[in-house]
Amino acid sequence: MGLLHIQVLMMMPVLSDVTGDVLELVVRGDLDRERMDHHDLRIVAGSGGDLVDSDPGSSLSVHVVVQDLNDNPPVFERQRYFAVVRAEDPRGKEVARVRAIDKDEGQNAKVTYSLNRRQSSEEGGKLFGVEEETGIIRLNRR
Ligand SMILES: [Ca+2]
Ligand SMILES: [Ca+2]
Repeated sequence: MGLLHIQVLMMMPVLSDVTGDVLELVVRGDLDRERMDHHDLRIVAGSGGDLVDSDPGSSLSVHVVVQDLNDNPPVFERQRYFAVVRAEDPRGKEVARVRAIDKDEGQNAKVTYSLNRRQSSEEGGKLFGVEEETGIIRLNRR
């Protein structure tokens, strides 16, 4: 997870252990978009002694964008939701709205909702329905 290889083409030799014109940067450890979604590096070339960053021909800026992994599950905003249903409430009435947040990005953060029928009594499982996209729980029937 998170191992990133960056190849930066250089027009001149920059390090003694670089072969040809290719410098390879290897990130050791994990990158986590949720912790830091980009990294900016500055590579300075020199032939020894103090490196001087003032010569634009001997330095290179590298902007690394960390792509997202789907490494976070959705987490509900609350551990419990309470709702009151009255005998006269009509079918389709909104009973509660649940919401879960996923710290990932884009499709990796997409949350859909469904009821676990196996954890409900047969009657209870039929009584309520949840909208997949909104998390709104509605009364299915009176
Ligand atoms: Ca992620
Ligand atoms: Ca996720």
